[in-house]
Amino acid sequence: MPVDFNGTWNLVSNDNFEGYMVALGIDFATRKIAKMLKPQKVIKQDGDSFHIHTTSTFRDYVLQFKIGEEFDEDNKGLDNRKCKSLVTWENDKLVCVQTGEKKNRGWTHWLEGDDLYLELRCENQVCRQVFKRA
Ligand code: VLP
Repeated sequence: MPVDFNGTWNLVSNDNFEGYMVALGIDFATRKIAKMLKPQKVIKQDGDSFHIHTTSTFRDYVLQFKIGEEFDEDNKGLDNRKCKSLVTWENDKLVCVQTGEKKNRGWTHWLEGDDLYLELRCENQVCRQVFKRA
């Protein structure tokens, strides 16, 4: 097993979340609420099987996947657009490509020191989030 993402992680920084949300077409009122949030991620990893629960006081999002197995993602409570998602290892990074209506959509997770990083991409926008262990 290459890297161990298991744990509970708290958001400590969130660069250009606004640009990412605009690219996803999230409305103004929702963006105003969403950018105040400090989401927590609970990641359960068993080999190449992942369960990522992103929780906040506003909305929650659950994502389950296996590396290399494409799945249907509904993005419920986010932008609600359906897409086909595929997560692969690129060295020690988890890279997700979300194929659908939005160009260049996806994300990358990696560990640096004892911090968890998440880069969220949509069209020409990149959001960079950093999480610390709870
Ligand atoms: C939608 C866009 C905020 C903003 C409105 C709702 C869930 C990788 C991946 C697991 C994500 C995070 C999604 C953030 C998109 C916000 C509600 C925020 C809390 O994480 O860990 O899917 O895609």
